[in-house]
Amino acid sequence: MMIELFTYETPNGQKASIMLEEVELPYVVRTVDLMKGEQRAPDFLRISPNNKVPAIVDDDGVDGRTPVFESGAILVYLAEKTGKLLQAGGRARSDALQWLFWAMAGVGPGIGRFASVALFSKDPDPALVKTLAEEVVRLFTVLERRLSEVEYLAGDYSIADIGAFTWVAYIRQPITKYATLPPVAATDRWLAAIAARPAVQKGLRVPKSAVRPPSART
Ligand SMILES: N[C@@H](CCC(=O)N[C@@H](CS)C(=O)NCC(=O)O)C(=O)O
Repeated sequence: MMIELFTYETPNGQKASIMLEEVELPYVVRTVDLMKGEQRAPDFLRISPNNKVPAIVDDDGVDGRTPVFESGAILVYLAEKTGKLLQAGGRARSDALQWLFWAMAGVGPGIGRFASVALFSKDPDPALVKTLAEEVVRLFTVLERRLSEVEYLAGDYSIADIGAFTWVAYIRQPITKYATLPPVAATDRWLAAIAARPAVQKGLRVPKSAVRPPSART
């Protein structure tokens, strides 16, 4: 009984490895080298039709061997498989799913686009960088407002936090070179609490160390 994790050292991949560490399921790591285009290999497309990491294959799914792609879907799948980090019903479940969808639709794409243009492209268009940085600031504003009211996004620590954490942690310092952040005391408290979790520390090291944006490398 084993889960295969197809991943690479990116904030999207780390959501899945953090979750596997949190729920303590045994898993093996299959590194998909995005630099070599392995995400477009026909065998991988059968598991992840959108040719992106992360994806998992659970050889002990309810219907037998079960592939799951999209980091948000992986978080929900593993939470439901183990009964951990997502309530079975009620307001707490609804809150967790709302904030998880917010993380998937807003945080990942918003911070991901900013990072790829501002931190990784050779000659970024300053007007585009400004527009993308404004969206990152807006996301931090939403997050800070929520975390000023509750300890974690859905009250207790849940998959919603894992869904947002990796990208927010990744961009927390680099963004300050491009934009003035609003107050982030509650966000920093939340980041520190999550970063202190042993499962998070282990998950962040899968498959190797995290990719640092060039501007954050020392
Ligand atoms: N919505 C997807 C996004 C996944 C994603 O963008 N993965 C990137 C790495 S961070 C990837 O595999 N890129 C490879 C490619 O686009 O060819 C998720 O949350 O799983």
